[in-house]
Amino acid sequence: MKPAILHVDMDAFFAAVEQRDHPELKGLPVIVGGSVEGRGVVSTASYEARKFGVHSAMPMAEAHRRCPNGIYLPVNMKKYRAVSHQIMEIFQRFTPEVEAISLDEAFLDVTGSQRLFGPAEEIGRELKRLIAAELHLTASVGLSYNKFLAKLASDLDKPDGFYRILPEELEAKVWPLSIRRMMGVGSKTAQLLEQMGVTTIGQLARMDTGLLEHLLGKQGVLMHQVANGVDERKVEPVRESKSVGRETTFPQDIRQQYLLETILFTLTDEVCHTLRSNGLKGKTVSIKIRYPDFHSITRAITLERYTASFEPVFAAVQQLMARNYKDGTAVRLIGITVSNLKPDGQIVEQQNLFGDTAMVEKQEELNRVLDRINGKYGGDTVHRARKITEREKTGELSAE
Ligand code: TTP
Ligand code: MG
Repeated sequence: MKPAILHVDMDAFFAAVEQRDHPELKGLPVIVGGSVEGRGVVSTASYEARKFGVHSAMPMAEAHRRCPNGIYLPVNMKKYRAVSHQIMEIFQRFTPEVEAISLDEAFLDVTGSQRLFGPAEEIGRELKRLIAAELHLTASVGLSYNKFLAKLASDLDKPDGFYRILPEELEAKVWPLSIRRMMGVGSKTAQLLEQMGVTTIGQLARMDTGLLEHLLGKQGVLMHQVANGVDERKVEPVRESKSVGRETTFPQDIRQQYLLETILFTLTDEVCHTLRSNGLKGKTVSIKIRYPDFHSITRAITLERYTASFEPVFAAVQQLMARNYKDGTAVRLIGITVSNLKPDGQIVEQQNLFGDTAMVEKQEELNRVLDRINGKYGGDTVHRARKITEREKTGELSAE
């Protein structure tokens, strides 16, 4: 059976939820984000506000300049998470093959569901109908035969859209589009290609693969494939109990705690980024230490709440190091794993029990901003800076 992949993305998600819950805000420019004083950024803007040039990740101060009469609201993560949970539940009625990408976005493989529920197009339209009827929100749906094209499609008829790309429509519907619409094409890559006169997906598709590989490496080959409608990636529903981990073996044993923690810092950043880009959060953090004699230990801490933010995970890593590593001991390999995972959309916690919700949301916002910047500019533009204090270098902290 031909693959049928849906990509569903909610329209102006945070802002739409607020307009739904405050009907007096319907039709008005609503901007959800941090505070101007806290130098926050825009999480999202309603389509009315976008007309003023306000968009996600813009500093709030700039948004106020562009849209002084906008309605500015704080981010209510707990609420959006609960709504996300409801959206994902609707998807589950049609297939267990649901891969949540973020709170408001998921891929559904409905290839097999068609036997029960009818053609994929009907399933896509029914999803939109249910989201509107039960949750009073609008979604945009893309339907195609692979993930790349389904995601592209959901963006082509926004808001409240439905767009289908059939295999025979690739040339007519996809090839005229800008290469900037392709996921994974950062502005640097785009500029490079544009300088060579390659501005559309079709031009990219007809480029010589060898040349692309030469220019952009493996990424170039992949881009060439997807431009030609080939994307082998499967929709991967998150099975619970999965984990995300990174470890590294050193060319030479390391015995300084500050160095080990600096490496763990980077590994933690990568793990958290992977969690976020897969729409996951985890609750258990473990470190693994392997000694020169190949003997390994693994030690874990369970956090109070699910997270994909760097700060709480790295705090746990530091606690684990303080408890289980003595400065000066030679180490051959070090690693960190976050396990006990759940899709972000399925986590409904009583966050206010802990009273530090504002802090959690700040951290989440920071992490999202870094993801955005890194996603947009082709990765690795912004790194967290870790200051190594003199005390750490001299090992004074290891006594804690
Ligand atoms: P998006 O799906 O990228 O944006 P959107 O749903 O607001 O608007 P549309 O899809 O119609 O273009 O992101 C979903 C939510 O994620 C968004 O409502 C708020 C949040 N978000 C941020 O917090 N920061 C960001 O930089 C982005 C892009 C989104
Ligand atoms: Mg959206």
